[in-house]
Amino acid sequence: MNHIRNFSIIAHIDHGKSTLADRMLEITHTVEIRKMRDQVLDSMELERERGITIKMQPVRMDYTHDGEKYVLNLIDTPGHIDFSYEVSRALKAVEGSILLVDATQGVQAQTLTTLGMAQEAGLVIIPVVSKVDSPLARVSEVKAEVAKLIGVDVSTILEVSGKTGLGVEELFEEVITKVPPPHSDGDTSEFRGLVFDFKYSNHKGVIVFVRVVNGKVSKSQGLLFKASNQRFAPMEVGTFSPEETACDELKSGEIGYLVTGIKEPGIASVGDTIGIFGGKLEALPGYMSPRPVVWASLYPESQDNFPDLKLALSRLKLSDSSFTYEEETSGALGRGYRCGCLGMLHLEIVTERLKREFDLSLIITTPSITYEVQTRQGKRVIVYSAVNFPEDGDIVEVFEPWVLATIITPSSYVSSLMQILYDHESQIVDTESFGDNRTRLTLEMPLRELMRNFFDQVKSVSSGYASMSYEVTELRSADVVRLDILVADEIVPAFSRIVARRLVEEEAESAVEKLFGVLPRQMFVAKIQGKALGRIISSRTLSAMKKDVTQHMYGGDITRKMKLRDKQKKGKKKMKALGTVDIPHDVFMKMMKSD
Ligand SMILES: Nc1nc2c(ncn2[C@@H]2O[C@H](COP(=O)(O)OP(=O)(O)O)[C@@H](O)[C@H]2O)c(=O)[nH]1
Ligand SMILES: [Mg+2]
Repeated sequence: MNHIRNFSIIAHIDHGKSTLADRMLEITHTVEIRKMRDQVLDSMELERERGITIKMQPVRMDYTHDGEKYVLNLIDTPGHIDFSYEVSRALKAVEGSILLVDATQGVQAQTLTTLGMAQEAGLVIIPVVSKVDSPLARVSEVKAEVAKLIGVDVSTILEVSGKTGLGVEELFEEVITKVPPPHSDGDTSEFRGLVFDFKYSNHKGVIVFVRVVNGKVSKSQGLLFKASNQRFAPMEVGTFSPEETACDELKSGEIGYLVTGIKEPGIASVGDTIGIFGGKLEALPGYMSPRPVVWASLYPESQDNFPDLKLALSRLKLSDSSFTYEEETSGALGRGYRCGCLGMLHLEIVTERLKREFDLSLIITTPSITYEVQTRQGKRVIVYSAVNFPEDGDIVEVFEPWVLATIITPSSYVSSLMQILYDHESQIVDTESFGDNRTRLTLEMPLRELMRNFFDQVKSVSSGYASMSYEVTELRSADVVRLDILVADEIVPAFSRIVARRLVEEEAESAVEKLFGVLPRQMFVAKIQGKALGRIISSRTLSAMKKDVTQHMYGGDITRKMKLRDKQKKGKKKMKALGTVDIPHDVFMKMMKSD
């Protein structure tokens, strides 16, 4: 029992978590050398393509220390702020966390956020400085910074390199001595486990990731999901190596998986407790439901594929519990879903996965945050998509969410950041010097402005050095209007958006310009326009595609040529009359993504 250690690696994005995990897997011979590749735990196609961790990944390692055999359960976590719900769930399954801080970067915004989460979860924190092999590493400065942050002596901070493997054995020893073994009531008590994640397999159904809290569990046992009150018997139990590897039983304190065979959505949920069917099962404290910050509506390109979209969303939900979706109907677009995500990157990942893993062609509306509108009719309506935003004349007042944000930047960039902060309606709450020549800015701003590429701009003026995190705090009064985009004189509802009144012209201009850049030439001349407050405020003309229908005919009969040209003209006229503008689905994808 006390030879199990459960821990996670937490850090700001790119500080070397997944690379450190690689060396741990190598040293413990968990992954065969021939199967080893960089960031091996990032197994999703999108993770490998983008070089980021999206989903947490548990892995079980065997390690011998002082002649004693230990089971080390590691959970690698994502670092991007959009995925902090993943991190919070991973933290509930472990007793300790390695807080990794890049020696070339120092403490960054997500270092603070993840540290805060680990402390709140009551975990033992093992501070470690990473990438010490790099010629750019400032090991002693960064160690001092971390020591100050956590309030420990500099000598207790370890140094590792995920690249060379330096310091990894020492880190294992630290984990074994500092992280307490999982607490339990002993093997005799009744089985109880926490569902901290799950995934879906076409032939195995839902596979739940469990942390066994009491007792033990084996195949074919009669079990119960507490929240959904559903009975099931696992078809297989096992551990992660890192791929699923079947075993006889999972004991108290261990981390592993149960194959449920369940194919319907809504039965397994993260944060739920699993126990013995017919036993006296008491629920463990679960998780807070994630609060979406950004919404987009998804419609199938053809309504015939609505059932496919429905199925795809329910499947995806069994691999990513952090997005929400709800059916909605729009006059022009038909039946679709309103989908809530934890940030723009998360939304991009969700839509990209629907496209790739489920082969769907989707119409995606311009992302929006949530607004609350007080109407003249005395109603308070919650608006998630621009299409449902009331007419200007019907509005008494609009409310929008604000955030409290933290930026950590080299002090030399503070003055250039000021302009961006001003452009995004930020109010500085606090300025504090932080470590060696760095400044920590605390500010308040509308979430709407944060979603307006704020972070990318902060990154770019600071040459990539500034880092940021934020949390949604409260609703405040907003001065916003609805902007519609018209193509060939018709509103394309998917492109409507809610924008700050002061920026309506600028936003109209840039939306029209962007669409002009991505929309293919049509068979006829088509205007692209931006309209707000009852008038057209921006316009561009998409020239017609010149397809010479007579080209393949040479010499001869001029009347036949004229006939063909005439036919083409008629065709164009007809299309125009029907407003048939061909908008390929990748245009919606491109319009959704921030530049
Ligand atoms: N020089 C050096 N580079 C590293 C080290 N660990 C990671 N990197 C690089 O840092 C980048 C981010 O690494 P990754 O493990 O994906 O970071 P994560 O986002 O925290 O999981 C990659 O380009 C790695 O090659 C290290 O120990 N030394
Ligand atoms: Mg990673």
